[in-house]
Amino acid sequence: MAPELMADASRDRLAALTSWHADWSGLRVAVLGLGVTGFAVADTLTELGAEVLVLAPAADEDRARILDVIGARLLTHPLDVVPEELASFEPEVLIASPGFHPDHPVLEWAAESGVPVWGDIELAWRVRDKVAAAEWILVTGTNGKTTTVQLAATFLAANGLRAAPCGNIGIPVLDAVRDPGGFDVLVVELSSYQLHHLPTAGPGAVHPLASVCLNLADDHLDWHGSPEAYAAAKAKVYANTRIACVYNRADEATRGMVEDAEVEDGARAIGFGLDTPGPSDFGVVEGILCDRAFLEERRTAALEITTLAELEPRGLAAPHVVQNILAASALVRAAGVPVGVIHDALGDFRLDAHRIQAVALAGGIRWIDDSKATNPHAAEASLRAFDRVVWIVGGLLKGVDADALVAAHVGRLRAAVVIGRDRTALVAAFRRHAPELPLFEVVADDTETVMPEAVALAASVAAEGDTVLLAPAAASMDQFADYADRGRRFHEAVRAMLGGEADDHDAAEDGTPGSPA
Ligand code: UMA
Repeated sequence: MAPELMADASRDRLAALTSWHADWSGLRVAVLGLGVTGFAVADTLTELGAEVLVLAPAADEDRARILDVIGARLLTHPLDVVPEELASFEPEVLIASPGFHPDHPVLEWAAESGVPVWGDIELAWRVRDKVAAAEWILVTGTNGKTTTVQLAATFLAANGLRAAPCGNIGIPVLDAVRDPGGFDVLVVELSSYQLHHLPTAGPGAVHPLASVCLNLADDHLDWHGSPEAYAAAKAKVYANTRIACVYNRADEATRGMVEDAEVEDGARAIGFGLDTPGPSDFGVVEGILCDRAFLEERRTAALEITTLAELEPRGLAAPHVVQNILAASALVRAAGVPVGVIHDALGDFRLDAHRIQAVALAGGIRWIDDSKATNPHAAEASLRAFDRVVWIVGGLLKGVDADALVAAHVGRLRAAVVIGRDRTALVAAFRRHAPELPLFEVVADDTETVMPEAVALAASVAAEGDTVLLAPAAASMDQFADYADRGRRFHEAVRAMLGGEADDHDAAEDGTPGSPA
């Protein structure tokens, strides 16, 4: 067959692959990466009868062994040069794991060779009818995604629906789609990397019940290349939404994304924010979180969801957590969950570890772990919750400038302890904006010593009434396995230093400490 005819036939075949029950047999698929995503993709496709070639320079031994058993081929060559085996395999589609940079040599090769590139989310959407075609709710944003996904899934489950939190939170969507029990709703956390590969039209485009971009601030610029490219990826979350496009009233960028999105007829824009809600919004009036969107009389009335007074003792009253609760409520109201169910479900909800988590209270000094603050926007929300802070900050800045963050918060700082390998820019920012501020650098570079040193330095300067806050504004992978490892080591170092002194019962009971501003 002539190459153009072959390309047409291949395109037609891919267009028809919109069901688990379609004919996937013999389809040649190259899978880039063998982390949790690549493994779920290869496992799915071999089950469907496709011919699978996995490209993974650093393959984990267990996964590599299983690939052999399920009948997928594995190439472990370094991928700085495109392996000849890839070209001779003549893939009809290439499925990229999210971590691979868009100008990775293999992705550039695919573009030049006319091989379509999908992400795992597109594949999951196409085969979503394996057990039961669940509704999808999509959640993205720079910060708060995981908490919002967990809240929404909790609310849906409290209403008797089988709900699966999945996606970037760590459970591949393909695993949820293939779960033999089946789900009614998938609450899908999407990273900007996953959104980058997601089409907004055609057979692979997701049509969610509801969607949200919680907020937008600079992050992952080294991956996307520019703030515009990062924002464009995030904006895709709203495409084809059927019932509710939820946006942040305090973040114009998210409103603009909804205005520009191609959605289905009848889909509504629903704003959330900490101020008084207009009709079609969620918001807060005199300490009451309310829904003014999903009720007939929304011009004159509102439904009460809960109150700040109820949330406070559960550690859920910090402003950014309240925003997450409002966003999650809007998403699940679009799926028909009554406000009373949301209210009751919040009674049992707890934030995950490493999110403004109280570690200890000793000598009037609070020790707080917000290791999850992996970019300046998240650290900003964290700093705002406290008045007098000894700030442990730094790590991999991912091309993001932390200067404005330092400038905005010098007033609440008592001292700063800079960790991580990208210390130069941070130290310069402190010298520029707060030349008098006690400033410490942890020069140690090995995983074992960074936190004990940072904690000892913080303890040397913290006084009664201060909060020692680990809110790094940066990713952790330069010195730790991940943000959880960084947080865990902070806990260990604090406990080791305080010994029997820590009144951690008090701290744990308190949940989110300090008075949320
Ligand atoms: N790899 C390379 N070269 C590259 C990139 C990756 O060899 O250029 C390798 C990696 O070492 C790994 C494999 O390829 O062995 C696949 O890596 P991956 O980075 O795509 O990771 P997965 O294990 O498939 O996990 C991904 C998400 N990871 C990233 O987006 C970096 C996970 O999000 C997500 O939970 C999982 O899919 C399921 O959807 C993690 C994350 O850090 C938590 N996300 C970023 C964030 O939240 O900020 C976006």
